[in-house]
Amino acid sequence: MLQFITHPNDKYSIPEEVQMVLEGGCKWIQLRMKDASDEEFRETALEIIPMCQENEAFLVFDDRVELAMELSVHGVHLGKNDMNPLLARETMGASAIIGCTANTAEDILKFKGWDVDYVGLGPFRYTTTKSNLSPIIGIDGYEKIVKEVREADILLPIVAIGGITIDDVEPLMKTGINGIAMSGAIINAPDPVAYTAEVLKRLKR
Ligand code: TZP
Ligand code: MG
Repeated sequence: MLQFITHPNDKYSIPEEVQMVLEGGCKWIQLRMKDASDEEFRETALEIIPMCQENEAFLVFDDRVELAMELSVHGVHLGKNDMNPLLARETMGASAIIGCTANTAEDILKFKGWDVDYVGLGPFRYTTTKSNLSPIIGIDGYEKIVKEVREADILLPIVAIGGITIDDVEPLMKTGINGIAMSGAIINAPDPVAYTAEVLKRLKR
């Protein structure tokens, strides 16, 4: 599965980004507006919610549990400094999608037995989309981490993230991860709709 992460940029508004990836067939959007106020965030969310509904796409918010509940979106992605996932689960209920950030095998092992739906494991390589990046994992790193966590009987879906482009999809999937999160490569592609469609083709959805 492909998660598209919104990112402010000079070329497109966030609703335009979302429209393009939905047209390309993406079914999972993360609304990420790091520097926005709750007001701005809500305004953008209200634009993209009907778009996601029409296209039967899942929508999760980067953190902002309260807003996610207020606007009844599918879930949240929680970074290490965001709300504790156990508290988020208690607050949002059993049906919410709760994803968490991980940078190491230890981070994932910590989630053993927790009611978390997926982990975003990264960064794969250097990216300017996120500041204060953790150390780069690379293909070898993913192979090692996947092996270690699966041997520990953790079946939590792992979504690779960070600086991923279309040519990384197949080598990354071969490491045993379950999905890919992308932002910059799609937004900066000459044709984001076609790029999204091609990523999905390589992911075999
Ligand atoms: N978390 C780790 S890397 C990253 C986030 C939100 C940014 C992903 O965006 P890009 O442009 O695909 O590197
Ligand atoms: Mg966060």
